[in-house]
Amino acid sequence: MSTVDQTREGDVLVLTINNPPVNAFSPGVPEGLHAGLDAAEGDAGVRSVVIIGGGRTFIAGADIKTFDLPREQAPDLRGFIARLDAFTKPTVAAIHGTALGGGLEVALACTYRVATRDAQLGLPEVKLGVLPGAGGTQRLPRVVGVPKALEMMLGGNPIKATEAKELGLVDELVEGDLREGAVAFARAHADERPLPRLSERRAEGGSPELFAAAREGIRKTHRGQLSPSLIIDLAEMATSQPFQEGWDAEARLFMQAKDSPQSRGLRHIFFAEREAGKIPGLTRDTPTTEIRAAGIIGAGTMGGGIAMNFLNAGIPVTIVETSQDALDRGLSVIRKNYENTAKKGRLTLEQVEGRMNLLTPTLDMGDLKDADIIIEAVFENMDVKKDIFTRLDAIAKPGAILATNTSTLDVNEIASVTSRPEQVIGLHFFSPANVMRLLEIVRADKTSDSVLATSLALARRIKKVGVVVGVCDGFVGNRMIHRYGDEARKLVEEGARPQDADAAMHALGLPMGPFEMSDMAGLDVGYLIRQHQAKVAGKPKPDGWLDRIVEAGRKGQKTQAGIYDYPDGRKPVPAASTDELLTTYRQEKGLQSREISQEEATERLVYSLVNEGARILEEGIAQRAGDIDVIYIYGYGFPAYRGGPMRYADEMGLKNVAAALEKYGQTPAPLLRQLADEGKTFEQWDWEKARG
Ligand code: 3H9
Repeated sequence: MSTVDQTREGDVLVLTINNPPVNAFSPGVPEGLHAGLDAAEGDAGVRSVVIIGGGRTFIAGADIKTFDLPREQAPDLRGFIARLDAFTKPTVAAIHGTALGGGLEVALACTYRVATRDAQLGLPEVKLGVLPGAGGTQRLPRVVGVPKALEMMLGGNPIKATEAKELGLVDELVEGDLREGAVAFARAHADERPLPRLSERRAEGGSPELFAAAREGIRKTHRGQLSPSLIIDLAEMATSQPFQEGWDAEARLFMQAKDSPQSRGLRHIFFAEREAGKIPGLTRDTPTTEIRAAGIIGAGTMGGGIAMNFLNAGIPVTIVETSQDALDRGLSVIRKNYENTAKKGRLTLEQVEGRMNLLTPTLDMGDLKDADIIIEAVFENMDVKKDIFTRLDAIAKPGAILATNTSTLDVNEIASVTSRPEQVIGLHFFSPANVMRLLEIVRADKTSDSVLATSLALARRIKKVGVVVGVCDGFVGNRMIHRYGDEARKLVEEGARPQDADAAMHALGLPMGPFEMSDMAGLDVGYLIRQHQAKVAGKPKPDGWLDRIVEAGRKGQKTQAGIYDYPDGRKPVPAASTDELLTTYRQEKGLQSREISQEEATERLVYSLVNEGARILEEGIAQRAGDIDVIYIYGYGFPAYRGGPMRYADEMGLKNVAAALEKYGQTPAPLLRQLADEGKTFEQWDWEKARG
């Protein structure tokens, strides 16, 4: 089987692309397709050509792995598309699975497009920080009109073939065998002349107001990003310039976007997200358990949110509480959440009922006896958790997974109270658990491979991004955020205002800075932990400026007063009382206040994350730097276009990061020091070798 097979079906030449798994436009594909067009050109008996994907999909786009190759070595998608557009015999794209990015661009340069009903078509390049670079920005507006083309190119989400048919993007939906249908279509249209070419059409529906509104819109949806504005510029050119002008500009702007740190960051995350699911020792043959029924202990905010993930995936849930009141409250919150989604038109009332019907409330833990997985989501107290796991050990059926949603506690210690520690795992959901995509999968010392593999598969099924981490205080995300919080507090002690520290992170693209986040989470939580830790360690009662804010009764957003004031309930406004408290605090403690630049604040905050991340890597708590990046993007709002904190450090150069840490009085972690000295990046670090 060659990369592109040529088969004659009478007077139709069928070109089948075989480049598994997704028929990306990799080296070999353009050569094969050109050879196919050569054959069609040279054979008078061939009257039309069909291009189809072998395996599960049409072309999923340019091969993202080749983006950093020198131009001469990269597969020439544009060259092939230019030839296809000018081809003198009709060509038909036969689409199943997905026609994405360069794949849809190939289809757009064909004379016709036919598709199976369940196929999907889209231009997702914006999600990789680039733009459709092989004619998409010029052809799509000429078929579906400018408003729809902008929606597709700026949102990056595919549309269904049925919608594409209505829009004229697909000429025919094929009900039976796609290949047969496409060949019949090609034959039926073999003699139509002149050949309809999208490049010769006009792009309708654009206006100065529309483009202005689109530019305004991306300020909110794609704040700080380059490629969306380039996409709008190109769509505007499609309405005002000849095709050739737009096509040439697109090539230039594509290269500009592709070579930007933003695109490097987004491509890094694309692959990191897929890598995160790969664990040494786990193979396709590792046995997994099918999860048919779940049990959840605790119907509070976390338990309820977790339950919704299962219900959304059609998995029945039994939810346990200790009192009828708590159970009723939990259920009514879940129902309200679904009803709100229904009000927004994203669920029907029937679907709401369908989901609620999958939920069984109970006060009896014994009702969990048939669950394939049981997730404990009660408050963070080791004794309470141990008690629950002791009872679960007696109740759960053999083979059931026993999971804890702890965010800090030692999963090994929890597992030790059961007779089956190999079945115990941490599943750390992030709040709100029905929304946040991250799932830290905490592998304890004795967790079996099968339980780990099942948890990874479950994460995919409930639409989470699962990242495997090891046991330590706070695992990966919270352990790093503690260092970040410490640094933020220090910045303020030294003279920064809380809003300055927050602004430093906004400048990097984070929606919230450290203090806005603390106010939202509730300041009393950290306060109680600090007080408790000091007491246990026999140290004096902590008296930081943040402790004083809590002691003044300001617990954060929930009390409408924290580090910030919340006059309208949600929006933080700098508080005069915090300024006064800080002035007194600094005076009492003899702290010198100094001007702190935004650059210093950003560096100190991000590099404190990076430094702790380096320690986490060295200890093997996270496998790869990319795993940490995925955690920060899906769990903590780090902007994907920065690629995550570790990638950001790579982009800045680890030598510079180490030097900056030293300048600010911090010691670079040994791994960071080592890589900086070797002139390497975290991404280049051979973690498998380092761990033997
Ligand atoms: C583009 O086209 C630019 C042009 O406009 C202009 C050029 C001049 N390249 O996601 P999965 C790999 S930009 C290379 O797990 P699924 C992926 O890494 C491109 N590799 O499967 C994974 O590898 P591994 C625009 C790719 O079924 C394996 O395939 N296109 C590519 O859940 C399976 O992937 C896109 O952005 C690629 N293009 O989802 C589409 N795509 O097994 C990106 C996938 O080693 N792709 N791989 O981990 C997707 O959205 C999903 O992969 C897709 C399948 C929906 C296709």
